[in-house]
Amino acid sequence: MIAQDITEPRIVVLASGNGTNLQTLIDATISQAFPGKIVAVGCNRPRAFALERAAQAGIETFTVDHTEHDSRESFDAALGAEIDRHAPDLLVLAGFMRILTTEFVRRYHGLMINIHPSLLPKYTGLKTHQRALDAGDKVHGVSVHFVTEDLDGGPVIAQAEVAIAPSDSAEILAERVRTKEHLLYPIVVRWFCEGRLKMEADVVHFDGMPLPKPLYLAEESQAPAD
Ligand code: NHR
Ligand code: GAR
Repeated sequence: MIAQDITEPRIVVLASGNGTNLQTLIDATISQAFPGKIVAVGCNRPRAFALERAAQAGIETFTVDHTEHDSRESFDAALGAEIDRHAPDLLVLAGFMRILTTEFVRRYHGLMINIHPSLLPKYTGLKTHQRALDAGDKVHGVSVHFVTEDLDGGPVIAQAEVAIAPSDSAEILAERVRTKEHLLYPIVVRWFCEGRLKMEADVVHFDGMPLPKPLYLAEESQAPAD
């Protein structure tokens, strides 16, 4: 019998809040056909609903409460120790709300991705939906990028757009963006697990070739009525 490679990429997800992105990743990876496995979910907030979602799915969880650390270095060291117990091949930030130190980012160089609710390089940081509205933008969206020391500035892997309606509130817009997040993130995580996606010299490579620009999830076209 030919020996089969049964090693599946091990995924650790970090979240801070509700965890709807985590849920879509759980739903995707639970399938036998998915080429990776979420081995643990880590949180910086002990009451985050993301922890319940993980527990419900039988996934190990850990909490490193940032309020119990007096420096970012100390918090990141504790977080890194928990993560390393699970020997991840991929670290996925899914609504994780703590800025990570340079040391932490270097430790997982090329192994950490984030989903950010804007069309990067526009609107790094927080309150992206309100800022897009305030600027009078017509389009907004979501980006998945490799995490580097540069906050929300790492190379972008993939993006999806949404239209902004004049009547939109930040909440409505966030909801519309989140629908795209839920489509996009499992796809990108799958590519990574399949070994198709790499960061080399801070450039995204897809299937061995440097990506000239982010992959782009097109808006479903409205089929014209007959
Ligand atoms: N860390 C590094 N080094 N690089 C990135 O690209 C990172 C990162 C950590 C998190 C996610 C990011 C986002 O998608 C992310 C990317 C939190 C803040 C923030 O200001 C900013 C960006 C992101 C996440 N956090 C506050 C802080 O003081 C706390 C805010 C809160 O708790 O609500 O850490 O947007
Ligand atoms: C998502 O919209 C994600 O893009 C955003 O927070 C939300 C988390 O939702 N991330 C950030 O703003 C990171 N600073 P979720 O917990 O339901 O996945």
